[in-house]
Amino acid sequence: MKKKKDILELKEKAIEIRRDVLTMLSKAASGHTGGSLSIVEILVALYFAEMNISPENRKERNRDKFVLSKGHGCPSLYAVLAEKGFFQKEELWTLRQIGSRLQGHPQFGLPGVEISSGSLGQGLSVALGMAIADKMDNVDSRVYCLMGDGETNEGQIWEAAMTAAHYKLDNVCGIIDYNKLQIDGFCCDVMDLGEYRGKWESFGWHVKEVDGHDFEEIIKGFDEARKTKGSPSILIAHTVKGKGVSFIENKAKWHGIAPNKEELEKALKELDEEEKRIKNC
Ligand SMILES: Cc1ncc(C[n+]2csc(CCOP(=O)(O)OP(=O)(O)O)c2C)c(N)n1
Repeated sequence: MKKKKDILELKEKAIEIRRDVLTMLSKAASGHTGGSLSIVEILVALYFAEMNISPENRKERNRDKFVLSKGHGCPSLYAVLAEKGFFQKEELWTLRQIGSRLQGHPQFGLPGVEISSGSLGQGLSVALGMAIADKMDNVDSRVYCLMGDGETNEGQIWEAAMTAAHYKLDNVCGIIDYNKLQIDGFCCDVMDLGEYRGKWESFGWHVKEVDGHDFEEIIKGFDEARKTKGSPSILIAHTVKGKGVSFIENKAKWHGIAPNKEELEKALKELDEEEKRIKNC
């Protein structure tokens, strides 16, 4: 179990990542705000508590691998990669500019990015390819794939779900950003996901539901997944789209727009308040 001090450090990192994400998006004047903010704790837990990955070992065969299948959430991935030292933080401010390595969806070539993504539904299949290759080569590493809940409307996800169980890929850990919203509104209105946990279980996955903004729960979920043998695991992470900024939280209209200057200032003030609150806890 992580110590209280370690959890506080992770919480502080999450606030810093949210500041970076909002600032990047505001400078770019476009991009996906809601679905970036919902995945911050998941990414911070992966890169600062769970995965064996760093700028130093990023080309080594036995590194852990991460696939951001919901590629539109990349501002958070970029901020985490910069925080981890994969590239300079200044590069964040080039988001979505012509010639920048930080495009609106991740591109292979940026240090730390394993695959280009953004066309929804494909990431899990790619992750399985990596996991099968690792098993064939007796490489001891894990592959993580973060998907959106709306993204799992794509049929390819369920072909991959079947395949992972068939090949007993216990080196795969999927994570669902279960924020219940997608581009046009609530998932239950656009395409109801129904009994979601049962769907994954019936496809042969070990399922753990966690609060996707609670570091202790997320880390425990990853531990359980690592100990699960003979089947792939999935964390259904209950999250809030736009998490951390009151006027962005849980609003479909914030799927694909960026904060303007005034909204950015207001949001940064809220994050300052939250930082003070967690430090006094
Ligand atoms: C194949 C494909 N179809 C459509 C889109 C456009 N699109 C981008 S984000 C999105 C909604 C995805 O919803 P979800 O996975 O729940 O993402 P989140 O709400 O977490 O941002 C859609 C339809 C796409 N990127 N790829």
